[in-house]
Order: sequence, then C-alpha cells, then structure tokens
Amino acid sequence: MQLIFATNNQHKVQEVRSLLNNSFTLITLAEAGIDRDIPEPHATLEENAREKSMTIYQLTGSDCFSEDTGLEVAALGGAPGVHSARYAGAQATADQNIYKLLQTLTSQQSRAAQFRTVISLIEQGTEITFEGICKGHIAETPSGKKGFGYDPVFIPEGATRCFAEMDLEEKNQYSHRRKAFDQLKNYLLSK
Ligand code: ITT
Repeated sequence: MQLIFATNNQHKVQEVRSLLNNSFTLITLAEAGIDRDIPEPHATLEENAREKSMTIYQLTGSDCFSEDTGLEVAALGGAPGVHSARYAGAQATADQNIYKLLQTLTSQQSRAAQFRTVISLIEQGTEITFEGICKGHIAETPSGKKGFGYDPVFIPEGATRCFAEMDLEEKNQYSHRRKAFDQLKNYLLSK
C-alpha cells in the first residue's frame, strides 16, 4: 500500500520513516512531484490536518495522510497549540519561538506541557483520524542539538533530558508522533 505524506516538514518525514515497518510505503510530496505550500488556516489541529490531507487528495486522487502537531502548555491555556510554528510571528524560527516561550513562562508556576499530534488519513475520499499525546514539561533553558522545533526545551514524562538531547530511537519511545503512528499502522495492518 502506498500513501502520500502531505507535509513540507522534512524532520517529520525523517521521524515517520523511522517508524515504518511494512505497514505501507511512504511517498513524500517531492516524490509525488508536488511543490506547494499547504495552508493551515484553522483554529484546531484536527481541522488543519484535514485541510492538508484533503488538499493533497483532491490534487492527486491518491490515498494520503497528513499530521498537525502542537505544543500545548497548561499554564498558557493550551498555547501555542495550533499556532506552534508561528508563535513568535509568521516567519519565526524555532529559536525565536523557544525564546518567546521561555520568556512567557518566567512568571508562571507550572511548566507542564504536552505535544499533541493529530493524523488525518484519507482513504478513497473518507477521513479517519488518530491522535498521539506526549506529556512532559518545559525546561528552564534549551539543551541539545537533535530533533527540531521545540525539542531543545521539552522534557517528556519519565525522562530527565530534552528531546533534543535524544537520538531518534529514544525520542520515539516517548513521542506523540510515534503514538499517533502506532494507531495508524495498527489500523492499516488490521484491514
Ligand atoms: P507541515 O508541512 O506538516 O504542516 P509544519 O512544520 O507546519 O509542517 P506543524 O504545523 O504540524 O508542522 O507543526 C507546528 C510546529 O510545532 C513545528 O513547526 C515545530 O516547530 C513544532 N513541532 C511539531 N512537532 C514537533 C516535535 O516532534 N518536536 C518539537 N517541535 C515540534
């Protein structure tokens, strides 16, 4: 079975490729000959994930999936959440987003946070969704150079180091993305 992964984030492609067994063959947008920015205009991860997967399904007619991920900080009412990529501005870098997050949290007691991934799979025009959550907390200062996004400041529950200090194999033991993909793979294998 072949599925197009509707993402322009190469870090996500790398992580998801590391999680594939024989459940399906992943085709990137580049491999499918698609070069376009997919809009994420909505207020929820679920709606944005559907926008991305439906955009590519309508373009190709091929089964595909997308995922939208947000970092949800309890003391900030779930922010940056769906706005995680653009927290410090439309063109913000990961470092700028992290800086804003750490500044915002200086006055907060709780640093509890979670990553939440929503996968939207489109099979012959019909959507099915899967969710993965990784609970943890935001570190006082960034550490590590691995991973991407907020990985230098996120410490998952049960660990003492940030995601950015872990090899991918170790991040996968905890990660939101791995949990959501376990469900996608189980669904595909059970058919
Ligand atoms: P798409 O093309 O798939 O939309 P994106 O980079 O826009 O890629 P998202 O909107 O899903 O992806 O992700 C929002 C941001 O959340 C992303 O840019 C990262 O900064 C951050 N993020 C997502 N997954 C992460 C992870 O596993 N670790 C750290 N940060 C992550």
